[in-house]
Amino acid sequence: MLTKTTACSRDCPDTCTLVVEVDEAGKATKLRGSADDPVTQGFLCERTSRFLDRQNSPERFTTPMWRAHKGAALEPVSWEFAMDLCAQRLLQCREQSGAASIMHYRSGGSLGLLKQISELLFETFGPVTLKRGDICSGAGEAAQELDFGVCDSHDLFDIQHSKHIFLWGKNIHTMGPHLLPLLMKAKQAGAKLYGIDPVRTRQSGLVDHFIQPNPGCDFALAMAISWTVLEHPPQPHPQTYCDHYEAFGKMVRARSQQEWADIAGVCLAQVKVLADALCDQPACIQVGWGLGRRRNGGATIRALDALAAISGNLGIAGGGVSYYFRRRGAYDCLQLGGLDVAPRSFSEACLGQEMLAAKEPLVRFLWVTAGNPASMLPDSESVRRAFAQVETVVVVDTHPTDTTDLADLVLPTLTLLEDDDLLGAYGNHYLRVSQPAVAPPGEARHELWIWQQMASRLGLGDLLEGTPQDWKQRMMGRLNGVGVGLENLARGPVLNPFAEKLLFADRHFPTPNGKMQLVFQEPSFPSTNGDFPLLLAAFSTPKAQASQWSVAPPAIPVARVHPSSAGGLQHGQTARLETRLGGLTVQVQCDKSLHPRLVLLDKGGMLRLGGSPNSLLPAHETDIGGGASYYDEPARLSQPPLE
Ligand SMILES: Nc1nc2c(c(=O)[nH]1)N[C@H]1C(S)=C(S)[C@@H](COP(=O)(O)OP(=O)(O)OC[C@H]3O[C@@H](n4cnc5c(=O)[nH]c(N)nc54)[C@H](O)[C@@H]3O)O[C@H]1N2
Ligand SMILES: Nc1nc2c(c(=O)[nH]1)N[C@H]1C(S)=C(S)[C@@H](COP(=O)(O)OP(=O)(O)OC[C@H]3O[C@@H](n4cnc5c(=O)[nH]c(N)nc54)[C@H](O)[C@@H]3O)O[C@H]1N2
Ligand code: SF4
Ligand SMILES: [Mo]
Repeated sequence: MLTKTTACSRDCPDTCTLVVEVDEAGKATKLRGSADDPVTQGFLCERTSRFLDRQNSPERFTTPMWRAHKGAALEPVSWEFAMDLCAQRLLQCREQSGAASIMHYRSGGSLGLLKQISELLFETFGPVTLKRGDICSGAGEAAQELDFGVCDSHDLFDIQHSKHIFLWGKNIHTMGPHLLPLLMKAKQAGAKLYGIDPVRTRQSGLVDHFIQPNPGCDFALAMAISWTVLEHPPQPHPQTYCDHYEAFGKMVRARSQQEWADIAGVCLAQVKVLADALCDQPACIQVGWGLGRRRNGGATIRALDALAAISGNLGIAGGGVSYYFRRRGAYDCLQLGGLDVAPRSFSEACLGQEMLAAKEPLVRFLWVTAGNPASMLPDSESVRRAFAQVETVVVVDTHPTDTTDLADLVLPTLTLLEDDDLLGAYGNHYLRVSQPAVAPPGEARHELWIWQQMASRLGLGDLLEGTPQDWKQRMMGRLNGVGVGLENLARGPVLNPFAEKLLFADRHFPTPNGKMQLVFQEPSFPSTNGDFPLLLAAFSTPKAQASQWSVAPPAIPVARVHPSSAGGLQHGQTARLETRLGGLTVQVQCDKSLHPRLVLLDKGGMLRLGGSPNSLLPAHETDIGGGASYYDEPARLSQPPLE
């Protein structure tokens, strides 16, 4: 029995250090969280604790698989055949229709930095068509960049200095549980915790005050709180470091405090609790990612930034608005490619419709890496239709998905236990490496190898030359300069030496004029109507990482709804869940923990597993940042039609 150490590259804020037990046959037999990693603290989340079933699953792709024609089954082929086919078709498309007829779509199946090398390949060969915006955190990042000039966070351990900790739309137990030990410690030391979420998640048992606002109405809640905070300006006065202070105040007072509280669905006593806490510095706001995935998502995050600014919680230990950690900041990423603006791009949030509408030229070749857009993007039926029309769809993945079901060619790659890569985290400032704990099965290959095979066939010479280790080394320049080498990272997590413990310490912001930018325009709020009285949302489940399930989901997707909103449907009953875009057969689960306006599915449903919530969601971008508004669609539950 051998013990290997690596890091988890899943799209999760924590980036845990994993300890893998490997038997004599080279098979991973046990997985646990490293006790030596100050964030991982010896435990893993539910979904990755069960990862070995996925790792050792017979469904795994172990050779390239080719579909001779649309509608045929996937059949194994050699790498030689697969790579030659890709190269021949890529060259043909570029010659006949221009590089814009080729699209490369990459998502977050692995957060390894070397995964970005595919972009270098495609921009050198093309540049080809790319996605624009970011469905996940686009709105929130754009909001913080506008307000602060940068989207980054206080050191994770800075919360030990907070008197008050706001968990604003952050489902920690499910999505990235390694903040929990820190919160418990802070609580023991006397900090007060506040949870703000339309779903009474497990977190409600941890916090001192739990507030359940109307979904998508946090901006209004922030304005109600601002009413009180503006009456007690901190020293130094926020006007000295914020732009638009008066316009902000005017917007706040354009409605009475009661009116804002009514929009938010919160009583004034609760507003007072939150306002008092913010005025008793230091208070920090830990912002979840779900909040931003609404049409008013950017404005919502900006309102939280504003709350911290006007209450004097910026630039102090134990304060701040922590949303996203700059995970690539320490590495030299420029050489990995990545265009700011592609000659042609499609909005990621509206990918299906934009691809279908694009004519000059048509997309003839689509290359998907590390994502399952056919299930996970809004209006997934349009995405599927658009993909089905593309002459050649190539997908690099480890396991079957709705997207590989549409692929002409599937290329097998490595799982997080086999990978060799460099990682930064978006939920803490530690740097880590993944290093192979087990060998890949069959002919699965490191992505870098795949890109190199393509580069040599596409006439790009030695553009991508080097082993994964060489590439990691190339990105370590700045770190080497301060005495941090790859060998340090290989031994365990290293705190990013360039990350500041707290942001904006002198209340100077990297904005064009050095001041924090306060939001001053009220957005719209999600609305329902008589036909569709509920709001449909699909939030993370502990049982899956997006569409990668650790436990098979129920054959009929479960729709949770507050009993008062079930319209007479009984717990356990089969029903129809409908939006203006379509319908899905679901099993109703009555659940008092939900806000009565919500109907909730699990994020990660796939057509091949009974249906995706995204087949019911029209595609809309968020107000800024090109995010996807996943949680704003009015829906209804009704009796299923008689057979
Ligand atoms: N188990 C599991 N973990 C995951 C993932 C997964 O699929 N499964 N996905 C990963 C990914 S892709 C990401 S981006 C991250 C973040 O993953 P997310 O799923 O985005 O996690 P949260 O930001 O915690 O967002 C969900 C929380 O926000 C709340 N919320 C939704 N709308 C509102 C609102 O209008 N107001 C307020 N106050 N709260 C709201 C939800 O009720 C929920 O508790 O986590 C990762 N972690
Ligand atoms: N309705 C609804 N839809 C949502 C969300 C929601 O809250 N509600 N959340 C959205 C969010 S926040 C996100 S980030 C997206 C997530 O959507 P995606 O990024 O598409 O996530 P996954 O479904 O996990 O697909 C990742 C794929 O990458 C594969 N993979 C794993 N490791 C590797 C690797 O090293 N290389 C390659 N090439 N592939 C690998 C996995 O097997 C998996 O099939 O979904 C979005 N969709
Ligand atoms: S998914 Fe997140 S919480 Fe789970 S093991 Fe990976 S990094 Fe840790
Ligand atoms: Mo995400």
